Amino acid sequence: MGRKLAAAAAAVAVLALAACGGTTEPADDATAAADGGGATSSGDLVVVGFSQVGAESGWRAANTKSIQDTLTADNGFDLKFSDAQQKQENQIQAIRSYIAQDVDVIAFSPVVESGWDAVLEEAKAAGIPVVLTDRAVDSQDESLYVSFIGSDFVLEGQMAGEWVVENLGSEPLKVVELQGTTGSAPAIDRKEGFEAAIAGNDNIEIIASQTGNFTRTEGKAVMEGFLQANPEIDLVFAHNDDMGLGAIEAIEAAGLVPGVDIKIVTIDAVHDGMQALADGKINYIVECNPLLGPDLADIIDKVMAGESVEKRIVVEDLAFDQEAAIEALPTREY
Ligand code: GZL
Repeated sequence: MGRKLAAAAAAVAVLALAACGGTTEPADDATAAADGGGATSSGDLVVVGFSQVGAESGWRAANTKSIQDTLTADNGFDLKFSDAQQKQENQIQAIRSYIAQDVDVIAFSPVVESGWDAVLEEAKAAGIPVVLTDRAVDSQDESLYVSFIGSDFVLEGQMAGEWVVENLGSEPLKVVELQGTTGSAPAIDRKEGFEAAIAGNDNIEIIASQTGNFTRTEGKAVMEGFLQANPEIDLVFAHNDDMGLGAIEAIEAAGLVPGVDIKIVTIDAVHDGMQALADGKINYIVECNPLLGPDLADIIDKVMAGESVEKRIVVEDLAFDQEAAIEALPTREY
């Protein structure tokens, strides 16, 4: 069975597999090469077109490194990689380019949830299976992609909110929220989860909420605005570490002490965030594991071999307070 036919057959079948959980270890090149991981029966490389969101945050850098370190020629892959600079039109253009190149598989992290059906229909018509990584799409037609692998963003927001309720909910608490990219799955879902977790506590009030687009620079600018407009802020809930780190800069510039005068809760657990947590400038971080390269390679191998893959593979996330961050920092992979 040709590569395309095998891949198409796999694309319509679904097999319940144990969800991939925990921190994924980068594939061992030697093992993968010995197993022919990624190579098709003819021994040639599997050509993968990957459209990445951008390079907006520490999380994205770690995610890109995991994918590029895993989808190597030694592991049986020919990776064509593009950076969309957080623009959907760039991702659609990249996907169309991969279709024109007739790659074996297309994988991407959709910068926003909506607006993908047309280009995914084109990939389907070309017989090219699509794997979603990290972020999801809101398409009603699940035949447009073979599998999604990423975190449960609603749960991440819920975990952040539950910590706030348990540790700060006994007193009135004015919260400002730094949202991720407007229209993106993590921004929509983390907000939903956080709001659900605090809904039963009348002390906690979100007094302002605005996108900082997942970047440190924009997070700082929005936090400066929050500080000017709101004389009393008790907590910042930032949808990622990078915006939280920007908020720290704004809080310190205002002569206040981050983590003390204004508490901060973020999501990702990248190195700079964990260091700020260890230093007491952030108070709690919910992890979002970026090391998706090995799981992506595994999905692609299965698709190319004509095996079925699970439609949705959820990556487990941990959470850290200051003590846990101090303990974990020396051995963190990102
Ligand atoms: C989450 C990922 C988000 C991170 C941000 O899986 O899509 O995008 O939380 C990144 O740091 O920019």
